[in-house]
Amino acid sequence: MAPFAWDDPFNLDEQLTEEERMIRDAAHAFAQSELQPRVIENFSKEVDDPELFPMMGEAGLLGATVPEEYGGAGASYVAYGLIAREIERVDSGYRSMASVQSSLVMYPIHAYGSEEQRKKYLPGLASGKLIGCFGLTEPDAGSDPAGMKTVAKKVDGGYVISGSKTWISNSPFADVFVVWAKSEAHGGGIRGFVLEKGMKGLSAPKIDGKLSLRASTTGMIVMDEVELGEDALLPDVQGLKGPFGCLNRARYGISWGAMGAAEFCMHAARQYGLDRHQFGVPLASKQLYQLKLADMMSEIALGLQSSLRVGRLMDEGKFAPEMISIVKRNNVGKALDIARKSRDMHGGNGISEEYQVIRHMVNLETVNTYEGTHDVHALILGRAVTGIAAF
Ligand code: TGC
Ligand code: FAD
Repeated sequence: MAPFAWDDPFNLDEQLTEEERMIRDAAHAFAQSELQPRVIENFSKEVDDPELFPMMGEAGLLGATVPEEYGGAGASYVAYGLIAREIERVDSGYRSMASVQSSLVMYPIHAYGSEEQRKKYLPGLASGKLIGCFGLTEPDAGSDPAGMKTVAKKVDGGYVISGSKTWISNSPFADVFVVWAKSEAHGGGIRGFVLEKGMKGLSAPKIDGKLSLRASTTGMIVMDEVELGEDALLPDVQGLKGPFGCLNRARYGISWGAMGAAEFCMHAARQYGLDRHQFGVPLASKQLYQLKLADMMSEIALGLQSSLRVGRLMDEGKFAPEMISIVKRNNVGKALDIARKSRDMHGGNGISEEYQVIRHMVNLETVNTYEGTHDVHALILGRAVTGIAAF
């Protein structure tokens, strides 16, 4: 009989390649030594921390799946997921910073961009010397991005783009803006454009006062007749499948990341229950306490196994977006339940920043909403089951 490990019930470790284990261990070491020491203060004071990008770049955590010739690591989607898990074990906001850069900025420039765009932006983004953001959501178009109002008009030598995007991770300090707009020159179809900081008419004000994801900077993108050259257009994609192709990657990474946050919360609750005595015995000796830990361990084990399966299928080019909806929706929902339970199991201490579980809990509220809300993913799956779109 094989031994049983409560912190790796299905022996995930054994299912990884040597390279994936190395990448995971490097990400873990970076997250614990560089991110963990700053997160409590950064979250508390809502600190902007753009200097994390070059640090993450140096550690090889940006654009893991992008080929090495453009500065990436040419690693598997499983490795990318493992990085997200280790970063989000510390904080969902830090994972957000990294996953926007990797999946929502580097991926579209690599997949849909010209060779010149790849060469111009990808090495800087991989090293973290350039910071990227992704503008899809608008004040009046969130779950329904087809309703976007941002428009690109054709002019001699390029385009003029106007509109506003909101709730955009990294935008206040971004150098590179991947923005989706309706293009008049392409029959009103949705096209991607790459904008650069400093362009006339482009601004990115910060959104203050978030009570979730406070260690990640969020802002708007305001475009007031920003003039773009022809070379700003991402040439190789048209329609909503452009942004959705990026979201597939980011949503998949989130499914791993949320499990990292859940693991932190479960491990913290276990240790707290072993250390804390009430009624003369450790809390962990109580059946109700053990039931919660058993539920947490089971959901995390199942969640990680399913993300691993989807990642392997992505690496083989055999995934369907609905698979990603299952793991994004389910893993984030379970992680949120686990964080709430862990908060409760810490008693009064559970509301203190020192114990960190309430920070994960409030962060996961955002994760449950962005990249397609929990209910929107239910509707994507409902459509797949019934053939009827109920959006
Ligand atoms: P629908 O008619 O279903 O599809 C339109 C076109 O897109 C194609 N498509 C996909 N392609 C690739 N991957 C996918 N997952 C795709 N889903 C759809 C589809 O085949 C079709 O192509 P074509 O060629 O036939 O035109 O689209 P719809 O308008 O009915 O929308 C459906 C719905 C509601 C599911 C969709 O709009 C949706 O997913 N809404 C959620 C919006 C969302 O996720 N926004 C995320 C913003 S970015 C963000 O939150 C970043 S946070 C990052 C961080 O900080 O970590
Ligand atoms: P709405 O779409 O208005 O939804 C409100 C509620 O209605 C939700 O509960 C939703 O599930 C429900 N609902 C919507 N449609 C239906 C329906 N058809 N049937 C039933 N219920 C429905 N976007 C970007 O483009 N780039 C980013 O970098 C980015 N970063 C973000 C960072 C943060 C911190 C946050 C909070 C958001 C970010 N977003 C980003 C935006 C995010 O993707 C949207 O908030 C999300 O897609 C939901 O859109 P909405 O907020 O407009 O909510």
